[in-house]
Amino acid sequence: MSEPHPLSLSENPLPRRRRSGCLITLEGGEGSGKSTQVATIRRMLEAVGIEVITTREPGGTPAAEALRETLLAGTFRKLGPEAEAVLFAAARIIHLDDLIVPALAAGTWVVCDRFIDSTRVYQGLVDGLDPHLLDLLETVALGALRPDLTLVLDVDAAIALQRARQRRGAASPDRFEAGDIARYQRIQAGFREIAARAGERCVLVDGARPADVVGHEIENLIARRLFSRLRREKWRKHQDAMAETPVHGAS
Ligand code: Z5A
Repeated sequence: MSEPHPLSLSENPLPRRRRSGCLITLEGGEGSGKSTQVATIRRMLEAVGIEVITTREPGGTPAAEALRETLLAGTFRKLGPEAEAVLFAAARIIHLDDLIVPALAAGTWVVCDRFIDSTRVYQGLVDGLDPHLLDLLETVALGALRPDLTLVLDVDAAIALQRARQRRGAASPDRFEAGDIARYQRIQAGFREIAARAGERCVLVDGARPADVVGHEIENLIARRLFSRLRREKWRKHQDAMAETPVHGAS
């Protein structure tokens, strides 16, 4: 068989599909309640005996968290949005290789605060990067892997702003609170569009309601959308428990 030309693009993306755990991602604007609901999902899955890890992007592993710190501090802004997008992708590759893919392969469920849709909205819509570049970076980072379910939390700017003020208390206002409402509205519209376009993977959830009401809807969504996976997981656990139970009368 001939060797591929060093400059040709791979036609076979990384085989990241082989796995048994589920990947659930949460997306939405700042302060839409993603972190709050990540914790709720974790409790829900643990209550039905599923092994679960929660994580976030950018970040999730020590090396990717180091990149997060510099990315969010704006250190790479001067390099331009393309370079920044490549660095977000690098953090994602580290996160996938060191945490997400091994966890899924071991049957552990992964719940991630922000993922690929944040790149589409922040680097694509806000920073104006070419979608083809983002397609390419997504293919390099993910291969064939995609989330099993994406919950897009939808909250109006006024509510997110009020939450940010409450959380801040006496500390100085952040960039969002400093008045960039139009930017927030664009971000919200971007996430809404993704949810509408990728309806087989994404569900738009009204995040403006009290946290427990939102959590309840999310529990129902997971049960409905991932029912067969939940049942299979429970069955596997049951079989493992049976295998460990001593058989009476066996010599
Ligand atoms: N970014 C990017 O550009 N490209 C990428 O590919 C990725 C990310 C992956 C990371 O931000 C930044 O990186 C983000 C996008 C960019 N930048 N911006 N700009 P992050 O995820 O760390 O920050 P965030 O989204 O701003 O997180 P957050 O403020 O923590 O928001 P949240 O997780 O959605 O909300 P929360 O922490 O759960 O809740 C916020 C507050 O509201 C808190 O006090 C809660 O107690 C309260 N809360 C939550 N839910 C409710 C309800 N339902 N009712 C009332 N109060 C509530």
